[in-house]
Amino acid sequence: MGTSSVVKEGYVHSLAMDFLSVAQQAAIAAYPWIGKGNKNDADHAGTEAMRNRMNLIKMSGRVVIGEGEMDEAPMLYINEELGTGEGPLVDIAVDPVEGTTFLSKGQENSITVLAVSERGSLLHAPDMYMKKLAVGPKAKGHINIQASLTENMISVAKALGKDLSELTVMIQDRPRHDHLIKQVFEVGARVRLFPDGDVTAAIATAIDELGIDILVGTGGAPEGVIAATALKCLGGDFQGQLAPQNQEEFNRCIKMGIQNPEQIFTLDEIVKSDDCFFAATGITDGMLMRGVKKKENGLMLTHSFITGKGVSERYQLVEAYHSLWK
Ligand code: VTB
Ligand code: MG
Ligand code: MG
Repeated sequence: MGTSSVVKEGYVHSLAMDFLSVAQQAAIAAYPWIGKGNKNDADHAGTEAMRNRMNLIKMSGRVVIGEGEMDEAPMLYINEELGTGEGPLVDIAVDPVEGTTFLSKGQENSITVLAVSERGSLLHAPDMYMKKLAVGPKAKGHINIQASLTENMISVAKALGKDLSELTVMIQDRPRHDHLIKQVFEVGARVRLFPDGDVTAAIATAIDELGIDILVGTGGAPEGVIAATALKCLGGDFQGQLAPQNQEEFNRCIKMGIQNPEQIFTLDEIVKSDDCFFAATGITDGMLMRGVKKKENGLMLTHSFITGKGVSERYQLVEAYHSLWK
């Protein structure tokens, strides 16, 4: 109150260092499982570390995107309360290991991610597919998920002042995206196909040096909410539409309070508050940051990416050395 600082006095990003530490601890816990062919233990280790660290934070947190419903997930289940119970009321979306399969195979871009926002402000997305379209700050307001990818590419290229031949579109390499890849080739733009991890791919659109202009395609809805929070903090744009694959999934949307499962969600409908925060720590090396490294004297080196709305910096890359207590 009463400050003239350029940094807004939001609640959520005042806990930034705590949430950064949560992501770091989860990544360190998952590290021993890199390339060991065992994705369940990797996920369990990341989840447990994340929950333990979350519970030390002075907040009344509630999981809105987690590891599943209470009866299928022992930890970080939807509606689980986290934190000491004092402090701000927040919604928390987590993916302790985004990319358990590629982590277990020793492949790139496995990260630990979390998004936090004021209580009641994050979309409770069911665990199913979501159609996604994401861009960085310069193309904000120039996307429309209901239009074709071709129309979106033309609009984004114009907003960026780029020729279509210089536009790069990131798409997960799946047969379900063949029609999208075809449209990119037809207008003479570039694809950058990726095997897995569309949270990273969505964020990449907001980082100039990476040269990615658009992320498009169908991936996990929980990952969509997490990526949307990051893009809100980064000043980018995101639209999503749930893609239930059968009647049972369609009914699940309605049960979760989404009256029209075909609804188009704009960024401000997915993340309704401006007081939000996102943190990611690399587990394996990736596009946004490097993975966890074991150093001499038992030190562990981590690389993280944090961004928060109301923080004067757009984002920070944090390199940290940790001593292990056990
Ligand atoms: C999506 C995407 C994730 O897995 O959930 C994807 O959002 C699953 O796609 O980032 P498939 O069903 O085609 O494998 C990730 O890529 C990794 O968790
Ligand atoms: Mg996961
Ligand atoms: Mg995931």
